[in-house]
Amino acid sequence: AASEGRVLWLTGLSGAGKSTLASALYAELVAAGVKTELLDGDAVRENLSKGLGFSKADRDTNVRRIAFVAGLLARHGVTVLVSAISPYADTRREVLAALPNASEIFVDAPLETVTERDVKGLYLKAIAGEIAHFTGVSDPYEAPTAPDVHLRTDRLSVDECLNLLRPLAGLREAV
Ligand code: GGZ
Ligand code: DAT
Repeated sequence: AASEGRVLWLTGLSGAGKSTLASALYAELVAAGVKTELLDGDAVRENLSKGLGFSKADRDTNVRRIAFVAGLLARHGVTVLVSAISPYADTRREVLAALPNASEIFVDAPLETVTERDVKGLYLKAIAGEIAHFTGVSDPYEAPTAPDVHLRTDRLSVDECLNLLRPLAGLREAV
Protein backbone atom coordinates (compact mmCIF):
# COMPACT_ATOMS: atom_id res chain seq x y z
CA ALA A 1 0.00 0.00 0.00
CA ALA A 2 1.09 3.59 -0.62
CA SER A 3 1.08 4.49 3.08
CA GLU A 4 3.40 1.60 3.95
CA GLY A 5 6.91 2.63 4.91
CA ARG A 6 9.77 1.39 2.84
CA VAL A 7 12.10 -1.33 4.13
CA LEU A 8 15.70 -1.30 2.93
CA TRP A 9 17.27 -4.63 3.83
CA LEU A 10 21.08 -4.55 3.73
CA THR A 11 22.68 -7.98 3.57
CA GLY A 12 26.36 -8.87 3.31
CA LEU A 13 29.46 -10.10 5.11
CA SER A 14 30.69 -8.61 8.37
CA GLY A 15 32.72 -5.55 7.41
CA ALA A 16 31.12 -5.20 3.98
CA GLY A 17 29.72 -1.78 4.94
CA LYS A 18 26.10 -2.40 6.01
CA SER A 19 26.24 -0.38 9.26
CA THR A 20 28.24 2.45 7.69
CA LEU A 21 25.71 2.89 4.87
CA ALA A 22 22.60 2.31 7.00
CA SER A 23 23.65 4.82 9.67
CA ALA A 24 24.60 7.47 7.07
CA LEU A 25 21.26 7.01 5.32
CA TYR A 26 19.47 7.08 8.67
CA ALA A 27 21.04 10.47 9.49
CA GLU A 28 19.96 11.84 6.10
CA LEU A 29 16.40 10.59 6.55
CA VAL A 30 16.19 12.13 10.03
CA ALA A 31 17.55 15.42 8.67
CA ALA A 32 14.93 15.32 5.91
CA GLY A 33 12.17 14.86 8.49
CA VAL A 34 11.32 11.32 7.39
CA LYS A 35 10.07 8.95 10.10
CA THR A 36 12.75 6.29 10.18
CA GLU A 37 14.20 3.48 12.29
CA LEU A 38 17.45 1.56 12.07
CA LEU A 39 17.49 -2.14 12.97
CA ASP A 40 21.19 -2.92 13.17
CA GLY A 41 22.50 -6.44 13.73
CA ASP A 42 24.57 -5.49 16.76
CA ALA A 43 21.85 -3.52 18.57
CA VAL A 44 19.26 -6.20 17.78
CA ARG A 45 21.50 -8.93 19.18
CA GLU A 46 21.98 -6.94 22.41
CA ASN A 47 18.23 -6.55 22.88
CA LEU A 48 15.55 -8.23 20.75
CA SER A 49 17.76 -11.25 20.00
CA LYS A 50 19.83 -11.36 23.18
CA GLY A 51 21.06 -14.89 23.82
CA LEU A 52 20.88 -16.07 20.22
CA GLY A 53 23.99 -17.57 18.65
CA PHE A 54 25.11 -18.11 15.07
CA SER A 55 23.67 -21.51 14.14
CA LYS A 56 21.39 -21.53 11.08
CA ALA A 57 18.37 -21.82 13.39
CA ASP A 58 19.46 -18.86 15.53
CA ARG A 59 20.38 -16.67 12.56
CA ASP A 60 17.02 -17.45 10.96
CA THR A 61 15.22 -16.61 14.21
CA ASN A 62 17.15 -13.33 14.39
CA VAL A 63 16.26 -12.46 10.79
CA ARG A 64 12.56 -13.34 11.31
CA ARG A 65 12.40 -11.18 14.46
CA ILE A 66 13.95 -8.24 12.62
CA ALA A 67 11.49 -8.70 9.76
CA PHE A 68 8.57 -8.86 12.19
CA VAL A 69 9.51 -5.55 13.81
CA ALA A 70 10.28 -4.00 10.41
CA GLY A 71 6.78 -4.97 9.28
CA LEU A 72 5.14 -3.39 12.33
CA LEU A 73 7.05 -0.15 11.79
CA ALA A 74 6.45 -0.07 8.03
CA ARG A 75 2.73 -0.55 8.65
CA HIS A 76 2.82 2.80 10.43
CA GLY A 77 4.61 4.54 7.61
CA VAL A 78 8.10 4.36 9.07
CA THR A 79 11.07 3.92 6.71
CA VAL A 80 13.06 0.98 8.09
CA LEU A 81 16.75 0.35 7.50
CA VAL A 82 17.88 -3.19 8.32
CA SER A 83 21.54 -4.06 8.63
CA ALA A 84 22.14 -7.76 9.27
CA ILE A 85 24.33 -10.37 7.59
CA SER A 86 21.17 -12.44 6.94
CA PRO A 87 23.24 -15.12 5.20
CA TYR A 88 20.54 -17.57 4.10
CA ALA A 89 18.91 -16.87 0.73
CA ASP A 90 15.74 -18.85 1.45
CA THR A 91 15.06 -17.01 4.71
CA ARG A 92 15.76 -13.60 3.16
CA ARG A 93 13.40 -14.40 0.28
CA GLU A 94 10.69 -15.50 2.71
CA VAL A 95 10.84 -12.43 4.95
CA LEU A 96 11.30 -9.93 2.12
CA ALA A 97 8.33 -11.38 0.24
CA ALA A 98 6.15 -10.77 3.31
CA LEU A 99 7.14 -7.09 3.54
CA PRO A 100 5.07 -5.03 1.08
CA ASN A 101 7.60 -2.32 0.26
CA ALA A 102 10.98 -3.96 0.75
CA SER A 103 14.16 -3.93 -1.26
CA GLU A 104 17.12 -6.25 -0.98
CA ILE A 105 20.47 -4.45 -1.01
CA PHE A 106 23.55 -6.57 -1.48
CA VAL A 107 26.43 -4.84 0.32
CA ASP A 108 29.25 -6.70 -1.35
CA ALA A 109 32.98 -6.75 -0.81
CA PRO A 110 35.19 -9.77 -1.42
CA LEU A 111 36.39 -11.80 1.54
CA GLU A 112 39.90 -10.51 0.84
CA THR A 113 38.72 -6.91 1.32
CA VAL A 114 36.72 -7.50 4.50
CA THR A 115 39.62 -9.50 5.93
CA GLU A 116 41.98 -6.59 5.19
CA ARG A 117 39.52 -4.10 6.71
CA ASP A 118 38.95 -6.37 9.70
CA VAL A 119 36.95 -3.57 11.35
CA LYS A 120 36.63 -5.44 14.66
CA GLY A 121 39.51 -7.88 14.45
CA LEU A 122 37.05 -10.76 14.12
CA TYR A 123 38.43 -12.16 10.83
CA LEU A 124 41.87 -12.61 12.33
CA LYS A 125 40.30 -14.59 15.17
CA ALA A 126 37.99 -16.53 12.86
CA ILE A 127 40.87 -17.52 10.55
CA ALA A 128 42.87 -18.58 13.61
CA GLY A 129 39.94 -20.83 14.55
CA GLU A 130 39.07 -18.84 17.67
CA ILE A 131 35.51 -18.07 16.48
CA ALA A 132 33.51 -20.99 15.13
CA HIS A 133 30.86 -20.57 12.43
CA PHE A 134 32.12 -17.20 11.27
CA THR A 135 30.33 -16.04 8.13
CA GLY A 136 32.54 -16.21 5.05
CA VAL A 137 35.29 -18.10 6.88
CA SER A 138 33.69 -21.14 8.48
CA ASP A 139 29.99 -20.52 7.87
CA PRO A 140 28.05 -19.89 4.65
CA TYR A 141 27.04 -16.63 3.05
CA GLU A 142 24.51 -17.15 0.26
CA ALA A 143 24.80 -14.07 -1.95
CA PRO A 144 21.61 -12.60 -3.41
CA THR A 145 21.17 -13.61 -7.06
CA ALA A 146 18.82 -10.76 -8.02
CA PRO A 147 19.18 -7.94 -5.47
CA ASP A 148 17.43 -4.61 -6.07
CA VAL A 149 20.80 -2.92 -5.65
CA HIS A 150 24.25 -4.48 -5.74
CA LEU A 151 26.93 -2.31 -4.14
CA ARG A 152 30.58 -3.28 -4.57
CA THR A 153 31.97 -1.42 -1.58
CA ASP A 154 35.55 -2.28 -2.55
CA ARG A 155 35.06 -0.27 -5.75
CA LEU A 156 32.55 2.43 -4.75
CA SER A 157 32.94 5.14 -2.15
CA VAL A 158 30.41 5.57 0.66
CA ASP A 159 29.06 8.63 -1.21
CA GLU A 160 28.65 6.67 -4.44
CA CYS A 161 26.79 3.94 -2.56
CA LEU A 162 24.54 6.52 -0.88
CA ASN A 163 23.70 7.99 -4.29
CA LEU A 164 22.38 4.58 -5.31
CA LEU A 165 20.45 4.07 -2.06
CA ARG A 166 18.75 7.47 -1.72
CA PRO A 167 16.06 6.88 -4.35
CA LEU A 168 15.10 3.60 -2.68
CA ALA A 169 14.75 5.46 0.64
CA GLY A 170 12.54 8.07 -1.03
CA LEU A 171 15.25 10.75 -0.95
CA ARG A 172 16.46 12.76 -3.91
CA GLU A 173 19.76 11.55 -5.30
CA ALA A 174 22.03 14.42 -4.31
CA VAL A 175 22.16 15.90 -0.81
C1 GGZ B 1 29.24 -13.69 11.85
C2 GGZ B 1 29.56 -12.73 13.92
C3 GGZ B 1 29.83 -13.99 14.46
C4 GGZ B 1 29.81 -15.12 13.60
C5 GGZ B 1 29.99 -12.54 16.07
N1 GGZ B 1 29.49 -14.93 12.31
O1 GGZ B 1 30.99 -6.97 12.17
P1 GGZ B 1 29.91 -7.25 13.14
O2 GGZ B 1 30.36 -8.35 14.18
O3 GGZ B 1 29.23 -6.15 13.83
O4 GGZ B 1 28.85 -8.10 12.35
C6 GGZ B 1 28.76 -9.43 12.82
C7 GGZ B 1 27.53 -9.62 13.70
C8 GGZ B 1 26.55 -10.49 12.93
O5 GGZ B 1 25.27 -10.41 13.47
P2 GGZ B 1 24.00 -10.42 12.54
O6 GGZ B 1 22.83 -10.35 13.46
O7 GGZ B 1 24.11 -9.41 11.48
O8 GGZ B 1 24.09 -11.88 11.86
S1 GGZ B 1 22.90 -12.77 11.23
O9 GGZ B 1 22.14 -11.91 10.30
O10 GGZ B 1 23.60 -13.86 10.52
O11 GGZ B 1 22.04 -13.27 12.31
C9 GGZ B 1 29.93 -9.64 13.78
C10 GGZ B 1 29.37 -10.40 14.95
O12 GGZ B 1 27.93 -10.28 14.88
N2 GGZ B 1 29.65 -11.84 14.94
N3 GGZ B 1 30.11 -13.85 15.79
N4 GGZ B 1 30.08 -16.37 14.04
N5 GGZ B 1 29.27 -12.59 12.61
P1 DAT C 1 29.21 -4.17 8.44
O1 DAT C 1 28.15 -3.34 9.11
O2 DAT C 1 28.77 -4.73 7.11
O3 DAT C 1 29.80 -5.22 9.33
P2 DAT C 1 30.85 -1.78 8.72
O4 DAT C 1 29.99 -0.71 8.16
O5 DAT C 1 30.94 -1.91 10.20
O6 DAT C 1 30.43 -3.19 8.05
O7 DAT C 1 32.35 -1.63 8.17
C1 DAT C 1 32.63 -1.28 6.81
C2 DAT C 1 34.01 -0.64 6.72
O8 DAT C 1 34.34 -0.44 5.35
C3 DAT C 1 34.06 0.73 7.38
O9 DAT C 1 35.35 0.87 7.99
C4 DAT C 1 33.95 1.72 6.20
C5 DAT C 1 34.62 0.94 5.08
N1 DAT C 1 34.11 1.26 3.71
C6 DAT C 1 34.89 1.57 2.65
N2 DAT C 1 34.17 1.79 1.55
C7 DAT C 1 32.88 1.65 1.90
C8 DAT C 1 31.65 1.77 1.18
N3 DAT C 1 31.60 2.08 -0.13
N4 DAT C 1 30.51 1.54 1.85
C9 DAT C 1 30.54 1.20 3.18
N5 DAT C 1 31.67 1.09 3.92
C10 DAT C 1 32.84 1.30 3.28
